[in-house]
Amino acid sequence: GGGDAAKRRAGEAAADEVEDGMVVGLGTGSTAAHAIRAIGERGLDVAGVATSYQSRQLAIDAGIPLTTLEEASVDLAIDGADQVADGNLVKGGGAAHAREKYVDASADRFVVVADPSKEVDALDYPVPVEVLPDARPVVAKRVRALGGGPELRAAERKDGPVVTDNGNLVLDCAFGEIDDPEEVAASLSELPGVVEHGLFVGLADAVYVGTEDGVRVTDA
Ligand code: DER
Repeated sequence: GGGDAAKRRAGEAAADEVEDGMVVGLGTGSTAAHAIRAIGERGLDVAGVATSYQSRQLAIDAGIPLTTLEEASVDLAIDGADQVADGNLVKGGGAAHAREKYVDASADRFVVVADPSKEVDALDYPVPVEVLPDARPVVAKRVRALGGGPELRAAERKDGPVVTDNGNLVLDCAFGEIDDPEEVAASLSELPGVVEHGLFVGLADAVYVGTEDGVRVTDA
């Protein structure tokens, strides 16, 4: 559909930044998947650091050799987002945000790839929060005290909750419009039992938005 053409344009345009010899952070989701495929198709001499089972499998299918943060540092990370406002992101729609965040944040340069539906004036997407399973009730209580509405993310083709690549659960926390993402991010980070949340504040260096007939690149 139209959305996919925009996602493909964004992914392929971001892949234009990839040069031989680079170590590339491979994001998760359908938009980042276009960048991964493009990197593979261009036969670039690169290595990838995966952020999930999905991106690892996509890299293998695309013929991109994999490495790890033990062996290499990331020159460029390319990843999607669920929402973008002033360069700040909500991520975690795919429940991969814990690994995505440390890979994306470790990169010399982190670019976001998105379709126009992700662009908003103020972030209001429920913030995915990865929690240690047994801590869920206490994290949920603290999130409510912060004014959030925590919902345990149910799996679709598995009975029970989504379980992340790290073996944890996800609470989608609705805060309504988030005027101060830095404050909400800090509050979530300090809750005992929280592994990682999906607010990426001040991490992105640029945002590629695919449009019907091209791509718009904004420095973040
Ligand atoms: O889960 C994630 O963080 C993904 O990057 C998500 O935010 C974007 O997924 P999409 O590109 O399939 O919309």
